[in-house]
Order: sequence, then C-alpha cells, then structure tokens
Amino acid sequence: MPDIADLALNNLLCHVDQDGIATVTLNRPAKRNALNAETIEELVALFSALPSSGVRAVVLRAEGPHFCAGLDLVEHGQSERSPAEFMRLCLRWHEAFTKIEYGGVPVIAALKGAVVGGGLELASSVHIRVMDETTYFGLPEGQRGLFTGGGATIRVPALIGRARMVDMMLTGRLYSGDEAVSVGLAQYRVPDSEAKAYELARACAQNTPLSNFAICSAISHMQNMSGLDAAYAEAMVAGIVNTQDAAKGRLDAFAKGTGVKIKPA
Ligand code: 1HE
Repeated sequence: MPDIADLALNNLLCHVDQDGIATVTLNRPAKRNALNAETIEELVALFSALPSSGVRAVVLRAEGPHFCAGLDLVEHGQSERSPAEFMRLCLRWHEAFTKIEYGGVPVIAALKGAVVGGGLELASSVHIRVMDETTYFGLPEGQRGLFTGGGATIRVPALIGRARMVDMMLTGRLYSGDEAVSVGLAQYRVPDSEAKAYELARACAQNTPLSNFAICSAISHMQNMSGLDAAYAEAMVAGIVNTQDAAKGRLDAFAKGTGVKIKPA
C-alpha cells in the first residue's frame, strides 16, 4: 500500500494534521470539480491508502464555489466510450465510493454550491454531510440524456427514499435549504460548512479507532444482509469492539463517576 505522500495527485489535495485529521480537497475548480476518469482513479488510490495510514477522520472539501458538478460531461462527450468502456468506468466510480463508505474511517463532507449528479453520488458515500446556504442537490441525469452510474440508485434512496430520487431525475427538481436537511440529503445546515465539518471530524476522532471502524463499515455491510445475518454480524462486531482494551479506561471512568455523561449541552 503506497504512502499517502507518495501518491501522484493532479486533481485532489491531501493534507493530514498533527491530530490525524485528513483534509481531502477536490481541486478542479475551473471545471467545477467535475469527476473525470483521472480524478476517480485518484479517489480510489487515496481512499485505499487512508484507512491504514493512522488517519482518525477525513474532511472532504472542494476548491471553488461548487462542491462537485458530477460526471465530466466534456470528457465523456468527447471520449466516444463504448457501453463496455463506460460500464468499466462506472465500476471504478463504485470502487472509489465503496472505499469511502466502507473504509472504516469517518468521512465528513463540507458541501457548498452544486452537489449534482455524480457529485451527489460522491456526497452520498460519505458518513456525514454538512451543507451551507449555497448548497443545492440535484440529479440532472434525465435532463442530460444520461443515467446515474456511481451508486446513486443504491445510496440516494437510502437517504431520501425512491420516490424523491425518481422525481429529482425525471423533473430536475433541486433541493436546498431546510428542505434538503428534512428530506435527509444533509445532516447539518450551517453558515460555514467547513468549520462545522472540522468540528465534527474532531469529535469523531475522540472515539476509539476500532469503534469508528465498525461504525463506518459494519453498519453499511449490515444493510446488505438479511435481518438474521445482520443480527449475527452485529453480535460478532460487538464481541470484538466492546471487549477492546482501548475501551477499558472509559468504562472504569464511568464506574468511578468521572466518565462523560450523555446529556444535552
Ligand atoms: C464541467 C462540468 C461537468 C462544469 N463536466 N465540465 N452534471 C451536470 O449536469 C452539471 C453541469 N454543470 C453545470 O450545470 C454548471 O457548470 C454548474 C451549475 C455546476 C456551475 O455553473 P457555473 O456558471 O459556475 O460554471 P460553468 O460556466 O457552467 O462552468 C465552468 C467550467 O466548468 C466550464 O468549462 P470552461 O472550460 O468552458 O470554462 C464548464 O464546461 C466546466 N464544467 N461542469 C465537465 N459536469 C457516473 S454517471 C454520473 C452522471 C452525472 O453526473 S450527470 C450530471 C452532470
């Protein structure tokens, strides 16, 4: 597994601070961070390397006023891809977004401007979405003569339900503001989505890495299982996580009355 510092990244930036909080930046602002094939390969490489690098949480942010304009429509239009070529490309999108969702490290997206098409597919693969006042969500595939290919048919209905997704794709409906939060596209709406994303990343980083690994992989895996199998898998994961040495100090502190109390601030 290559070191993060050794990765050749043209469209992404990655910086890890002294607390193990990584900042991953979509860095094609002149193209509104549209996802070309190269960016997808960079996401695969980066999110393959991050979980084993000791990183405690990731903030996914973007340069420029828009988070991500989705599939690079110009590259796609000019490449004249065959069905098989585009299918293979979509499988690379899935690889990238699966690495994010199942990687075991909390990923928090700081959203702004357009989060559309493949941009929403990317955003829906992270664990926490934070939007600001400029953020809007759309699936303009229907308007473009396209269809989703980066996992939206699985992840977007899980967030907002099938009917809303179908409406977005058929009619071009955009969601923004409070409505976007209430339907489930974002969990937080704040004036500064980056500041909030870092605050949340630091909160996640206080958890034991093994708890975060389970939260950021097991829950997604369990959604793919039958109820019976998920219950069995949950018991097995809890068997490992809930007996970890790293939790002992926290349990002792609670028993002595010095542990954190779970109350509203
Ligand atoms: C792009 C892309 C792109 C911008 N691919 N180059 N996604 C969409 O349908 C959204 C397409 N983009 C837009 O609707 C608008 O660009 C935005 C609303 C996001 C931003 O508007 P604006 O006025 O700030 O920027 P712009 O002038 O439209 O674009 C600036 C440049 O970015 C321009 O390039 P330039 O070389 O002429 O300066 C644009 O061509 C470029 N650009 N968006 C390529 N998407 C796995 S299947 C997934 C299927 C989908 O994702 S469908 C949804 C596609």
